Amino acid sequence: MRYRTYTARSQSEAIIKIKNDLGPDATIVSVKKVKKRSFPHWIIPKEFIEIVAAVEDSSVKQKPAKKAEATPITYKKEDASRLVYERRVSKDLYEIKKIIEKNFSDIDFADLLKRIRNDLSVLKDSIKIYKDKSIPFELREHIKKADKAGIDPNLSRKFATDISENLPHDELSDYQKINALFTKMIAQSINVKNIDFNQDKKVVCLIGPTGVGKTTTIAKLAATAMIKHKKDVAIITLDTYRIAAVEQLASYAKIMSMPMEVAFDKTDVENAIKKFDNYQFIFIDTAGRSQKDADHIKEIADSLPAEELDVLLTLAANVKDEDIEESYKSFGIVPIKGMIFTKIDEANNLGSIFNISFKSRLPIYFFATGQRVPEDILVLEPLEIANMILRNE
Ligand SMILES: Nc1nc2c(ncn2[C@@H]2O[C@H](COP(=O)(O)OP(=O)(O)O)[C@@H](O)[C@H]2O)c(=O)[nH]1
Ligand SMILES: [Mg+2]
Repeated sequence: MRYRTYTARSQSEAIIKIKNDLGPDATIVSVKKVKKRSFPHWIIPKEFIEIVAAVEDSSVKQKPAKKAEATPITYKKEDASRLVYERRVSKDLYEIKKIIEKNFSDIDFADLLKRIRNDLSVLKDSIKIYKDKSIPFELREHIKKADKAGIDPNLSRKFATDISENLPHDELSDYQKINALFTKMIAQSINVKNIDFNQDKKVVCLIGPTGVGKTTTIAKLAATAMIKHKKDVAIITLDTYRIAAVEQLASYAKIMSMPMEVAFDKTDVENAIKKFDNYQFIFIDTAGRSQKDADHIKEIADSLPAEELDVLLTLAANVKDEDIEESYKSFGIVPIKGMIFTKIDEANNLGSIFNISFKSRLPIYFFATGQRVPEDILVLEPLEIANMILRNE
C-alpha cells in the first residue's frame, strides 16, 4: 500500500487531487480538519481538510515467471489414435457448422433453443396446474398467470381458494371479474408509503447490496426534492471504500449545486446532519455490501444514527427471490422503515416484489425504472403495483 496525505480547502478539491494522483481505486484512510496559517504569519489561520489516501502499490513490478523447461511430449499408441479420431471429429463438426451457416444464416440457434426451452417449461407448468386437484378448476388460468409473474405459489393458491369458497359458482367463470378480484387481493397485501416532500425536514438513508442502484436513486430523489419541490437538499456519503464511489455522488452533487459531506462513522454522520440543519432534505448514501457479508453490514448498522433517519432498504427487482429474501434478512439488523425496488426495467418478472412485501409488511416507497437521472423513478399505489406485477393490460 502507498499512503499519501492531501491538504485542500474542501473535500471535493482533495478528492479531485487524490483521484488525479492515485487513480479511482484509491481508498480514503482518514479525514480531518486542520488549521493552517498562510503567509503573512499574522493572518488568521484558515481551515483545511486533510485526507490520508492509500492505493495498492502496483508500481512493484511482478517478477516474470521463470520459463518452464520444455518437456518432450511422448505419445502412447492409443493416445495417438485418439488424437487422430478427435481431429477427424472436430473437422466434421467444422464442416457441419459451415453447412449450417451457409444454409440457415438467418436463424439464431441460441435464441431458438432458448424459446423452445421456455415454451416447454410453460407447457410443463400448465400440465402441473391442470393435474393439481387442489386448484379450483375455474381459477387455473389465474394461477398460471400468478406463477408466470413469480408470485409465491402458496400465496396465489391461498387467494384462489378464498375466491372459490366465497363466490357463487357461476361467477367464477367470469375471467375479467376474477382477475380484478385477484389483483385486488394482491394489492391489499402491499403497503406503500410516500415521502411527503412538502414536510419540513427529512433525513433519508439508502442501504442495500452492492450495485443495486443506491447512489443513482439518491441522485434521482435529491433532484426531485430540489427541482420539483423546490427544497434545499444536502447529501452525505458513507461510501468511502473507493474514491470512485465518492466521486460518483460528488459529481451529481456538483451538477445540482448541492453540498456534500463525506462521513466515516456515526459521529461524522451526526455532525454532518447538524451542519445541514437548515436543509429540508438530507440524503445519505452508504457502501454496498453483499447480503452474505454480515461483518460489513454490521459496520454500516453501527455507523448510522438510525433513530434520526428514514432508512430505506434498496433492492434490485432483477434478482432471484431467494437473494431478495436473504438481503432483507441480512440488512434487517438496521431498523428499516421501507423499501425501494430498482431495475424494474431489467426484471423478467416482478413477483418477488410482492413476495417480500407480503412477508416483511414493509411499505414500498419508490420504484426505479432505468438509469436516467432524475426521470426514471416512480411512486405507485398498491393497485398499480399489483397490475404491474400481474402484467394486466
Ligand atoms: N437498468 C437500470 N439500471 C440502474 C437502475 N438504477 C441504477 N442502475 C444502474 O446500476 C448501476 C449501479 O448503480 P449505483 O447507483 O452505482 O449502485 P450502488 O452500488 O447501489 O450505489 C449503474 O450502472 C446504474 O446506472 C435502474 O433502475 N435500472
Ligand atoms: Mg453507490
